Amino acid sequence: MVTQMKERLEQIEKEASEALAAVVAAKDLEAIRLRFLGRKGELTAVLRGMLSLSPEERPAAGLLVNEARGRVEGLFAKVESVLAAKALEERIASETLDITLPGLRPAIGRRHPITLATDAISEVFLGMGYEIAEGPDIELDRFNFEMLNIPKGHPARDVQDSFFIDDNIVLRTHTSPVQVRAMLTRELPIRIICPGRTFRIDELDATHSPVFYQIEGLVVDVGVTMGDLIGTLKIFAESVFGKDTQIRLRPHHFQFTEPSAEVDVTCWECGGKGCRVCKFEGFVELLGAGMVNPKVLSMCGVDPDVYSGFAFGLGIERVALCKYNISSLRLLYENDIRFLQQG
Ligand code: FA5
Repeated sequence: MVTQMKERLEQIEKEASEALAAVVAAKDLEAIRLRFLGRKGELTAVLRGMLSLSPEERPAAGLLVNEARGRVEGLFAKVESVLAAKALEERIASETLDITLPGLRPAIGRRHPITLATDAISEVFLGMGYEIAEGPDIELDRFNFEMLNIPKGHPARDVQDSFFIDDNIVLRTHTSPVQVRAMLTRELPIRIICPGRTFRIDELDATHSPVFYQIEGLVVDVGVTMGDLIGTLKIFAESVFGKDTQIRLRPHHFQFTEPSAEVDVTCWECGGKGCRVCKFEGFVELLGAGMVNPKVLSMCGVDPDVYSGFAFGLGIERVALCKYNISSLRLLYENDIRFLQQG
């Protein structure tokens, strides 16, 4: 019986060797592998045949089958490596490398004008020793309004038409809630700017967007005066818009500052002579500012008898329009690559 099996194994090896010799492509190998080495293949069939052998004969027979399997596997490995080498040779022969072709130039992005303006403004204040503070876009009504002296139902809320999530949560309408957060958490004195995204229910037009950016500034220390505020804003305006820029303060009302002002800069287009851009005023409105209302200081845990502070808030889009001579705020949000590539 064992002799018969041996002959069968030799036969299988011969057939496998012939079948492999005829193979020209790797894709043909699998069928041959299944035929000889597969679970239902010829060698497995011989192994199954061992069941008819006597227990004494089985070990020797098992050894023979395993040796034969090893040799057949060896044949497969040899043919596979020959085929792989051949495929590689063919690929190298068929591919030509033209090193004179120009490379693929990576597309380099530009910074968005809003980012450019934010960086330009931030740099001026960082140079004056300010730190950058941040707060969440989705804010508590308490921080966005109430602790800024704008209680629920107060008419001052009407000028900042707001996206409410629920009664107590709102998409922040300005960056001023970061002031509150800073006073509640930071050590005094405070000197920060807070750039960030803000939201109001405003139609998109040449000067408004429902999503826009502001930078808030806050200084709280002993003996801070309106003179410090004016001096700071003058340095800011000259650094961002040029040395000859003048600023002008007009009395205004904000609930969280007292006194308050709206601050204009000389028109970048006409230098103050009067033109269409400044509506023949010579000045363009840029930001709101004032001395932090003592009531706000108290609500935020700062003693107004010891400390005073100034704050300001400006629209970054407005600065970008001025600084880069862009005619409409819409352009900043249309994502037209031809416009953005000019940055
Ligand atoms: C405020 O938001 C105050 N928090 C600013 C402030 C801070 C005053 C600290 C005093 C102390 P106002 O609502 O005026 O103020 O907005 C400030 C600036 O944001 C405006 O001058 C304008 O440039 C910009 N702005 C307001 N609404 C929009 C809008 N829909 N689209 C684009 N810019 C806007």
